[in-house]
Parts: sequence; structure tokens; C-alpha cells
Amino acid sequence: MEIIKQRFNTKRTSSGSLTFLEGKRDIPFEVRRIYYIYDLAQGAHRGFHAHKALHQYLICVHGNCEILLDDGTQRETVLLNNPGEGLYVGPGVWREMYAFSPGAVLLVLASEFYDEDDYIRDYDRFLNYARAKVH
Ligand code: T46
Repeated sequence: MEIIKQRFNTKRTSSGSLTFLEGKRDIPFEVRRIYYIYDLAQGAHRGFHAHKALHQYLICVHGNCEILLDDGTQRETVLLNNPGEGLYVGPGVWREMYAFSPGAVLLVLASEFYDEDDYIRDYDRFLNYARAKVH
């Protein structure tokens, strides 16, 4: 499984840092939705699903967290600890988010409006879906 972690343009000065993302130039899909996850309970585990069509960038804009990615054959863990970089997560990848540091904020740029029908929330169903895609 290819892990795509992208470093965004960042301007650092003595007064602080500024990261910017430009549509089409930095994000290869049209962003239709932005959401962010915060106020996380200690030991919180989230995700536990895959998407059929959704493309996303996950950016830990404050603190850090870990993302488990599973394409049905391989599992990889990615640490997000830099607000200047984002992790691309495409369709057909099971994801779990955990090990959030206190006060962590996970920002997500998504290619589609919210649609519960795009989710696969059952792991066995996901494995069947992933296997059917390969063959
Ligand atoms: C993902 C990971 C990284 C909405 O009503 N609108 C929305 O745009 C979203 C994202 C969620 N919701 C509702 C659906 C649930 O009733 O908010 C509730 C919590 O969503 P969920 O349990 O799916 O949240 P996470 O943190 O497990 O997953 C989220 C995204 O849903 C998912 O697409 O890839 O973050």
C-alpha cells in the first residue's frame, strides 16, 4: 500500500508559521466538505470504516495522532505530528484514528458531501469489498 504524506507550503518567520493549501495545485480533488475532530476523550479510537468513493486529506493541525490504514491485504500506521503536512486517504481503505495527544485537532478535507451510504462500517464486509475489487 502506498502511503501518500504530503508536505504543504509553509512560511516560517520569527513571529510564527503559516501553511497554505491551494485547490488543484496542492489538493488533487475538489474540496466539497471540511470537518474537524477535536475535544477527544483520553484513549479515544475513531474511524473503523472505509469509504467507497471518498478522497480525503487528514491534517493534524494541533498535537499529534496515529492513523491506521488497511487496504485489505496490508496494514500501515502513520504518525501525524506536523500541521504542515497531510495524509491522503483514498477509497477502499479502512482507517482507524487513535493515540490523540491532549488538545489534538484533526482537520479533514473531503471530496464529497457527507453520505452515510459511502461508508463501510463492518470489517468483514470491508474485506469482502476489498477482495472483490482486486479480482
Ligand atoms: C473519516 C474519518 C477520518 C456528519 O453528519 N457529517 C460529516 O461530515 C461527518 C464526517 C460525520 N457526520 C456524522 C456521522 C456520525 O453520526 O457525525 C457522526 C460521527 O461520524 P463518524 O463516527 O463517522 O466519525 P469518525 O471520526 O469515526 O470518522 C470521520 C469521518 O466520518 C470519516 O469519513 O474518514 O473521520
